[in-house]
Amino acid sequence: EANVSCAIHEDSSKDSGSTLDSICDEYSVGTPESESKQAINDRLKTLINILKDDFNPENVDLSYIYDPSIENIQTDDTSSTIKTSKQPQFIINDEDHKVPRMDWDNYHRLDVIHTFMDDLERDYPSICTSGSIGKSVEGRDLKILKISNSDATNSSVWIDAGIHAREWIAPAVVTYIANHIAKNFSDMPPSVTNKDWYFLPVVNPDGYEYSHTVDRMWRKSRAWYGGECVGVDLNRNFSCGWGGKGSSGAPTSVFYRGAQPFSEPESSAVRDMLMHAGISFKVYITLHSYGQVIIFPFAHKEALCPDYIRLLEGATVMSKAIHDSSGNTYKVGVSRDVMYGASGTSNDFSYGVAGIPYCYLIELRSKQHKFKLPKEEIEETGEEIRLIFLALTIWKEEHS
Ligand code: VAL
Repeated sequence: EANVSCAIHEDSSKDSGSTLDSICDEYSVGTPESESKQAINDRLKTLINILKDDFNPENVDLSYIYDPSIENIQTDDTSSTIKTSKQPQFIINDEDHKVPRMDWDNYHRLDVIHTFMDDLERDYPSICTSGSIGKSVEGRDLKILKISNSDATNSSVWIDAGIHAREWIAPAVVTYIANHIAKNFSDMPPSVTNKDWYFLPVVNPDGYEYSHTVDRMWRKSRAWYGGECVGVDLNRNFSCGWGGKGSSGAPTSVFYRGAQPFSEPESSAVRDMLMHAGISFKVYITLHSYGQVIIFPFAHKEALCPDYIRLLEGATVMSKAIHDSSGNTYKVGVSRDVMYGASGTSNDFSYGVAGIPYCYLIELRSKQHKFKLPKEEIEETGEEIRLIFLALTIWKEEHS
């Protein structure tokens, strides 16, 4: 039986054959305008079948979301001293540093991750291509890996991570999945091989390195905004709902949204790939930690998105796959229901502006260890998340 924790807080042990209106009332779903009532009714029935009357809403502990010790880099709000030009901070240049081999027994530095991507290209040249889609503020590559059999009929999937520096498990899971697909490509089902897979394991390489070398709890980028004001929350710098609630205009804030939408090279590079590279993405997934939730748009406004039910179904399929494989519970819902509201996120942009139909933000493990998930859990987290991609692609194939 499914044990999927759901953001819908009503009792589900109701008659699944209720009329659409009463179901919508019960589940606070509303009636999205883009689908007919019959279509929505069918979708709700599918969803209820997936959930098998076993909603298990639990209260999310929000106390970890705001950590004042991180916020107070300096106490005064120095908005008036902001300079418009940015100065690159530094490039770590430890020439003696030997690049260890990639594995999933440890969290690795950026050079290990990038070398691993090049190694996959070298070892599997017929399906793997690595390349840079731009540079960070401090000049590091925004390196992507594409895995594809180059069939012109493929649809495209985007998976990124590491937009927040300290969330180390997220890049580790992206590389785990990429490695698995590359090494086992010939044994993969068609739902996997008929996709062009794009992986960007570290959206925020400057912050990622900084969290390894200076401050383990660093979240933002390393863009300089004057004085001691360093860093933009890149997941507040996208254009969809930019400037709204759940972001800050103060460069001292951990939620600083930047001077304007896409003021940062890291978010602009992602935008250009999603919108201007001539690639028709059908799925966008961005991995974060922590909280064990699967979130879909919108995070920046209360109104339900027109595809709420379809997105909820996909999230539920993924959550169920996790539960079936590891017994772990991932809550599903919109951000303000399962975590908090946020504006200018990459997930809202992907759906609301780039028009990608399936967009999810997944907060990985774990509530217990917060950002410092023990390295012993990297591999099992990678495995449970790999399986949700499999479940999502199979489900999408059956339902499109
Ligand atoms: N943790 C995410 C963030 O702060 C939210 C949007 C769920 O970017």
